[in-house]
This record gives sequence, C-alpha cells and structure tokens, in this order.
Amino acid sequence: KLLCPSMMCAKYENFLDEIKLLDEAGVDILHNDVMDGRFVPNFGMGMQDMEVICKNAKTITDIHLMVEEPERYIDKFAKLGVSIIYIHPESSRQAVRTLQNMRYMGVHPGIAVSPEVTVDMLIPYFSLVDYIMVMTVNPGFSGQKYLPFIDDKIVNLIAAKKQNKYNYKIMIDGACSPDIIKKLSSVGVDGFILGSTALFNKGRNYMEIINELRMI
Ligand code: S6P
Ligand code: MG
Repeated sequence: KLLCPSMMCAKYENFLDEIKLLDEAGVDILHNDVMDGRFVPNFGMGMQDMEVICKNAKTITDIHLMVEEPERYIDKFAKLGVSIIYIHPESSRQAVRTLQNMRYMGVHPGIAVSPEVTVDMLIPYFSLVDYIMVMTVNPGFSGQKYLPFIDDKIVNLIAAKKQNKYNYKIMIDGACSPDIIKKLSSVGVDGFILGSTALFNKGRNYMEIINELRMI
C-alpha cells in the first residue's frame, strides 16, 4: 500500500526535520494540500512551501489542488518537479484539457473526489488519470470525522476499475485510521493519506508508525 503523509499536518516550526524524518521512515508520497480560500473555506500550502519540499525531500510529492480554476497553476507546480497533481473536476472549466496538459508536462494526472461527487460523474476521466483520490471528509481541513457513506462509492469505483481494466490507483484522503487502512486495503484500495488520525502529533516516531501500518 502507498502511505502518504499530509504535509499540512507536519510541525511547521521544524519543517526540514519533518521532511527528513518522513524520508527516513520510508513513506511513499508526500501529500500537499494547496487551498485558495475560495474553493474551500481555508488556506493551505502554497508555491513557497512546495519549493522547500521539492528541493529537500527525497520522497516524491503530490499536490491536491483545492482551488478555483486549477488550470492556471499546473505549469508552475509541474516545473517544481511534483509527480502527481490532483484537481477536483468541478473546480475547472475544462477538467479534461487540464488533465491532458498534466500528462504533457510530465506529471501524473489525478482527480480528487469530493463527498458529493458520484462515480458516474467521474466516467469522462477514467481513461485519462493515473490516480483517483476519494475524499472521506469534506475538503478543506484536517482532523474531521470519517464519512461512512463514502464506503459505497469506494466499492463502486473499485468495481468500475476491475470491469473496465483501468490502471488508475485508488487513494483515500481523510481521517484514515489503522482500522480503515486495514479494511480498505484488503478490498483493493491502493493508497492512503495519513494526517492527524494515523500519523502526526502522536508523540511517537514516524518510522515506528509507518512500519506498523505496513504490517496491517
Ligand atoms: C483535507 C485534506 C487532507 C487532510 C487530511 C488530514 O482537505 O485534503 O489531505 O490534510 O485528511 O488527515 P486527517 O487524518 O487529519 O483527516
Ligand atoms: Mg488532501
């Protein structure tokens, strides 16, 4: 399974140390929440944060764009060397074109799926993306409760992938606990975003927690 720490949950006062500890813990992808205070009612990470991470981390990075008109920022983030960019299709006037552009720029295209977006609404993007990240909380904040009604959507998405032999990886973002990770990885989910629920602010070392999550 892919284990992906959510960097907005890291300790900002020790950011470079945090990056190093996560690198050493052997995580798979550093997950970065970029927000504009419009698409979601919060501000998140920005271009400067991404510069620091891309320059210092050995681990590959993704960006979860929670902004209006994400098409305006793809080239800037691509130039920093991020590996995956997720957009919310409803935030873009032309999500198909934006996903195509990502591939052209050497970035893996991804879509992030808000709670109100259904599997049927994702059909146009299935053949274009390498990652589909299902949100199990409302986008915008860490530390929220897992929304159990999303489970059906995850099951349907896994079924659609098998039926059509698509290659996209299915990721989960929001309140991922060890129990959820165990349950969903056994049914075919490929990766998990780790925030305050599973990884940060536990007073424990990251490597220990990551090793435990690998075992379950
Ligand atoms: C939420 C964001 C997420 C959070 C993550 C935090 O808008 O996209 O990536 O950072 O959910 O994890 P947790 O365990 O605090 O919910
Ligand atoms: Mg996120």
